[in-house]
Amino acid sequence: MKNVSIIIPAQNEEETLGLVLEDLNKVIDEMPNYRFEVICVDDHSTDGTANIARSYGAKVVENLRKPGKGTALRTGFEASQYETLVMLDADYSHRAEELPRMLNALTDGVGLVIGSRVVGGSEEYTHVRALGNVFLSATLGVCTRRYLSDALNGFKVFRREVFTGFKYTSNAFEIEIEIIANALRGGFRVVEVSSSERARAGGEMKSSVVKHGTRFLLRIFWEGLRGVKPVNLEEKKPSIKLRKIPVAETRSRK
Ligand SMILES: Nc1nc2c(ncn2[C@@H]2O[C@H](COP(=O)(O)OP(=O)(O)OP(=O)(O)O)[C@@H](O)[C@H]2O)c(=O)[nH]1
Ligand SMILES: [Mg+2]
Repeated sequence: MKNVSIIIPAQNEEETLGLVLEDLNKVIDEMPNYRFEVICVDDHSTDGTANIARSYGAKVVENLRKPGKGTALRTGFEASQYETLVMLDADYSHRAEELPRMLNALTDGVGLVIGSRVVGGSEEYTHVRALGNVFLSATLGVCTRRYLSDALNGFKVFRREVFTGFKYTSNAFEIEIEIIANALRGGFRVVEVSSSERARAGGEMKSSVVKHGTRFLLRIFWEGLRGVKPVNLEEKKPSIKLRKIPVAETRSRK
């Protein structure tokens, strides 16, 4: 039995989170060889996000850090218990039915699987976002020698030690870059599989091209400066102490 923790960062996503969890529960029911926990990290939402998550059987964890996709995901990773971590968005842009293929790609030696919208297409791509993604992914390639087509997609599957083996500092969307850099430092391969992105199905988009584009670029330069030469995780003491995070309600599936 493979154990998988699915972490969904959500801020005021009551319009779409139910769609995400409905699809996810259907896909989970068709994967008998896996045990799943679904964790929704509610971040100071002022709408019904947390109640909707609970109504679909997800664990709800409060982000006690300052608001941000990065802090929310870190809080979710810390609250999770299984050896494989999955992150996907709460705006119904990611397709739950792609999860089996993403998990199958996490083979020996692979530490991180990224869903590529460049390969799979996106209904949400404006020219600016597409260009920005290609430019940032290429810059990451120059800085880390690992060329990816879509480094920024929030649909990722990775091994727990890619998180527990390192101290994370990202607060916002740039955590996408930090995860890739640490997977490489963990001596793992990073692979991409085709992933087709739907347009956000409701609610407000939280990312801004200029603000988060700049944060992505700075994080890429910082990780490039630090270098991504593999470190031996065995020797490395886990840099984070998993702290008991208050879980509002728990019911793991299966
Ligand atoms: N908890 C939490 N979640 C956030 C925050 N900002 C964004 N998110 C979540 O992160 C996901 C992606 O945010 P979006 O607003 O869809 O960003 P986007 O521009 O579509 O970016 P991508 O989907 O990553 O291309 C959604 O599920 C958001 O709810 C935050 O500050 N806190
Ligand atoms: Mg989105």
